[in-house]
Amino acid sequence: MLLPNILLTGTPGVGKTTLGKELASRSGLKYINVGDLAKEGQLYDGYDEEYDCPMLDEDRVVDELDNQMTEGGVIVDYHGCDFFPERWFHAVFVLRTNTNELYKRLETRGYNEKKLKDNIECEIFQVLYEEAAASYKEEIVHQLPSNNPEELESNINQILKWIEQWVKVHNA
Ligand code: DAT
Repeated sequence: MLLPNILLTGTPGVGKTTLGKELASRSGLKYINVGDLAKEGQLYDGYDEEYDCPMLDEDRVVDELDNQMTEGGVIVDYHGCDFFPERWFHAVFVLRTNTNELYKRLETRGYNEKKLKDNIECEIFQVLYEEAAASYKEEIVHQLPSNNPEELESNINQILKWIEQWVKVHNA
């Protein structure tokens, strides 16, 4: 059976992991967190002193995932998307969170002032939405509000319906 690949993207803290894991458990698709994958495989090619974090080796991440993505049925979670092959994804969902709510979530994570400010600006200037819009066809990029549990549930249900429809059309 043909299954779609879905990208969940957006600023850190918007709820990609929460949504991705729940979707995977309800749909049977496989969930992959690119940050965790890179950490496990040490898929890094340097260290960013300014942001105090390792830099992703994007080519190795793409090589690592390409076979599974070609097979289909994968939900990818990452706060970036311009280095993934365009052919991988059938739908791209950009989660969006209001500034106050995002600030609370990131503060809980213990982010320092600079990291907090950078991530809040990233959300205000819709950096990840613009990256997605520049990297994928307009008709497959969708923004979803992710501020509260009701929106989470609604996002899950919308995406599950989308998957069901995609599977029907592509396996007819
Ligand atoms: P991300 O993977 O985008 O970094 P996450 O899934 O780890 O984000 O979520 C960050 C925090 O926010 C976490 O404590 C769970 C909470 N959260 C996620 N989605 C939410 C929602 N729709 N409503 C309320 N809280 C949410």
